[in-house]
Amino acid sequence: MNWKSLVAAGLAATLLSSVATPAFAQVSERTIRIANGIAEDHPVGDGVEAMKACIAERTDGAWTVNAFWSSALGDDLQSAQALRSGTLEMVISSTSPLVAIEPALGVFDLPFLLNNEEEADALLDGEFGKYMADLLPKHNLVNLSYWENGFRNLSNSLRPVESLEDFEGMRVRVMQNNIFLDTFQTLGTNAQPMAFGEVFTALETGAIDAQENPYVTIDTSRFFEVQDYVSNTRHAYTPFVVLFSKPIFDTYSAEEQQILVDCSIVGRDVQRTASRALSSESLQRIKDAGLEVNDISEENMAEIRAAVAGVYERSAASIGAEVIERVNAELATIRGE
Ligand code: TK8
Repeated sequence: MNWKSLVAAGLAATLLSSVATPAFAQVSERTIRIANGIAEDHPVGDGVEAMKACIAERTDGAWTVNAFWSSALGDDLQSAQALRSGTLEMVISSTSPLVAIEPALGVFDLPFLLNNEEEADALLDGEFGKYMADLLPKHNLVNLSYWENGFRNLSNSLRPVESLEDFEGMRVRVMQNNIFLDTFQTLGTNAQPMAFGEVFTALETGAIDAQENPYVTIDTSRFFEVQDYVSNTRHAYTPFVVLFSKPIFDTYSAEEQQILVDCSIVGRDVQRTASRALSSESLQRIKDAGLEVNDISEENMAEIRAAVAGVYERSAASIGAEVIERVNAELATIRGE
């Protein structure tokens, strides 16, 4: 056979086998519950819809997928623990509270680690993201893909935060995470670790003055109702991990596992697009609700960055030297340095 007939024979074989393959994978009936801390109209809701549609198509409707919102199944850490013991299938969680399980995840919490979404995507979808995900199976967790929580901004009820001095004494809720705690203590605030589900009430009752999250969360979790100022601090980019219970994952066939991974990636692409599109809409809604939104001058930003620079060294032991070396190397490559 010459190369042309070889190609033709190969093509015919491919066509034949695709005809011979059943339209749908061999799948068992499955029920998947997804825990979420954020509200359904958050961009994660769009990602979950896309993931569900993908699963329905690939399984011919054999799987039931139910998402629960606003911490209805517990907060990020509680849900992740339920995954580990095999009593819950999935959680879309910030990495930050999971340092209690895998301290290396704290690398994503380092202040001002990332500059923009392109860097985040390249880091998370590349070798480094895979390296971090590979740390999780030993904790009985499987990361299907990284979605976007996003760049975090400070909101509060006291005053516009325009300089380092403005942080002084503010009672700020931080995630249950040693690196955020250090960062906000170093900025001079009275930082208080708290689960996400408690934040709205704590702001409403005045137990705390401030919190920090991306605009889409300040919007969809309605923090704008109980806050007066938002400052464009972009002090950290936190990812979401789409975690699956490893004990349950292990009962899925290889084909079923692949459906989970593929459909989480379909969801990821929709979710990130929605997150970026909704961010400016959310900011507008926050302004329309009467909040004062301010940028911080480059000079004051430089002072804020310098103030928290020491967090890197203090966190190195808990994150691990190898992880920090790897992230720096990968970021240098991404930045073309
Ligand atoms: C929602 C959290 C939230 C996070 C936080 O469960 O806790 O502030 O940013 O998105 O994961």
